[in-house]
Amino acid sequence: MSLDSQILRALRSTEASVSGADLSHRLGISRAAVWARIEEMRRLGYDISASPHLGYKLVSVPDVLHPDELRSRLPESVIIGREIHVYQETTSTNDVVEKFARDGVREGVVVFAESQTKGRGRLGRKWLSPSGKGLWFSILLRPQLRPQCATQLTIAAGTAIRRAISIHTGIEPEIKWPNDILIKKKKVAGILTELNAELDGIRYLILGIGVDVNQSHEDFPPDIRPIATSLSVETKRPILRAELACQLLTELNVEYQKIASKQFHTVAQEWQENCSTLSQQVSIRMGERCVKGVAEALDEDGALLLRTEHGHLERIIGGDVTMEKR
Ligand code: BT5
Repeated sequence: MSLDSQILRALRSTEASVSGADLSHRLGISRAAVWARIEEMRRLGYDISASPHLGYKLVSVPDVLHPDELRSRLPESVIIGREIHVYQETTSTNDVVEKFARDGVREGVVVFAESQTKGRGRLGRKWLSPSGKGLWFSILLRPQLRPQCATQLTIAAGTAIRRAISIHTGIEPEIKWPNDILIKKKKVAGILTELNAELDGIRYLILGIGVDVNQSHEDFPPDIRPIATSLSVETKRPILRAELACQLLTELNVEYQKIASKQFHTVAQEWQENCSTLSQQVSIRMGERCVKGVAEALDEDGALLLRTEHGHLERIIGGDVTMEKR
C-alpha cells in the first residue's frame, strides 16, 4: 500500500488529530517526508488541517477518484481492488483491463476512468461516460469456473451494485435481467461482462461497470433522457463518488467470495428477490430470434429459465428484455 494510502487510512481511523511523529513512526519515514506527502495531497484537493501541538486532521476530501484514496478506504485483505488504477481518459476501461489480463496481471485489479471516449455496452452499443459524472470501471477476475457459469458473475455484480446503491443512498433499485440496474424503471447502471475462455475453463473475465452518479437530467442527451437517470437526480443531492466506489468494491468482494466458495445459490436468492423481470410476461430478443414467455427463475449456472408460450422451459444466457403488457 502506498504512503498516501497509509496516511489517509491513519487520518480516517480517528476523530482526533494524528501527530506528525506518530505518522512518521508508523510509516517509517521522516516527519519532513510526512509533511511533503500531506502538501501533495492538499494540492489534489484534500483539506488536511495541521496544528503544531495536535498534528494532522482530515477535514474534507475532494470528489476526485484517486487510487490512494480508494485503497485507503478498503480493507487490506480485499481481492477486488487490491490494485487500483485511475485514468483521466481512456477508450474503454475494459480495453485497459484486457491488456493487463494478457500481460498476466493477477485478478482483482480495478481500472477507473474519469471519462471514456469509446465506452461500450453489449453488442457494440455506446455507453455514455461523461467526465467526472459517473463511475466507469472494470475489474479483472480469474474465477475457477466453467465458461457456461460466466453469467454467475454478471448476476453477482448486479446484486452487489444494487445493494451498494441501497446502502449508500437509501434508494432500493431493481435489477432487470440480464445487466441493468433501474430506479423507477430508468437505467442507472449497466454491466458488461467480457470473457476469454477455453472449453473447460475461464482464462479471465472482465466485469465492466458503469454507474450514473452526478449527471443532471439535462446532462443526458435527448434520446437517452427518457430511459436513464442518475443517483443525484433521484436523491436530489450530489454524491461523493469515492465513497460510493468503495461501497461498490466492498459489495463486489462479498459477492465474489460467495461465487468462489461455490455459494452461487445465495447470490441468486438475493438477485431474485430484487429482480423486476421475474414472474413477468416478457419477450426476449437474441439477435434475430425473439422468444416470449414468463421469466421463472435463475438456474444453477446463472442462466434465466423462461417458460415459453408453448409451455417449454428454455434456458437463456443473454438477450434484451421487453416487458409484455398482459
Ligand atoms: C450495458 O450495455 O448496460 C453495459 C454498460 C457497461 C458500461 C461500463 S463503463 C466501464 C466499462 N467500460 C466500458 O466500455 N463499458 C463498461 P447495454 O445493456 O447494451 O446498454 C447499452 C444502452 O444503454 C445504450 O444503447 C443506451 O441506450 C443506454 N445508455 C448508454 N449510456 C448510458 C448511460 N450512461 N446511462 C444509462 N443508459 C445508457
